[in-house]
Amino acid sequence: MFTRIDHVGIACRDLDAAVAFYRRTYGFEVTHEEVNEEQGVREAMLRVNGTDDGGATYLQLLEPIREDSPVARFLDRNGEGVHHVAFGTSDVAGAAAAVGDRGVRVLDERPRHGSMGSSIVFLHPKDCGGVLTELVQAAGSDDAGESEGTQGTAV
Ligand code: MC0
Repeated sequence: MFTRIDHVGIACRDLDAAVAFYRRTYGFEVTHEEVNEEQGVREAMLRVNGTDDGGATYLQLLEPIREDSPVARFLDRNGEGVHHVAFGTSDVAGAAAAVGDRGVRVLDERPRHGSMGSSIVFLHPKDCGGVLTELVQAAGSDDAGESEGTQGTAV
């Protein structure tokens, strides 16, 4: 069902400072930046490695753009740090349905717009051992379907 860790999402207060840290400390470079209005974030994707399913694994740095967004609430409660883990799949709707059948609350009724044109669904952290979990179907992967919501704005 899942073929890679697509990304680890990290909440930060200052995206530019976080990008500078990851570049200076580890040598990671930004592959893509966008604003996702629906999710209330400005984000940067830092590619760590390619994967043998044709995809890749990223660090995703997330800065909130609104006080009422999930990442802003997370920062208020926990401070900066790991916000979620995302698994890659070629069929996000199918994977979400399968996981839902196993008793996990699926937070999105239909896939939504994610980074770089992907389709995403979130699972409730309380049903996933305390880990907010995201399922990601990369843009252009085999079973790509329509996702709900607004497109992000690349910056
Ligand atoms: C909240 N909780 C978490 C958590 N956020 N636990 C682990 N990791 C997190 N990130 C916990 C709270 O501490 C609380 O635990 C319980 O979940 C219920 O939280 P709540 O009070 O209902 O808090 P809310 O209102 O913030 O809702 C939490 C929920 C929400 C996960 C439902 O944040 C959500 O729908 N998230 C999915 C969307 C999202 O996170 N978007 C931002 C990334 P206690 O023990 O106090 O009850 S967007 C993104 O990443 C996109 C752009 C992409 O990948 O392409």
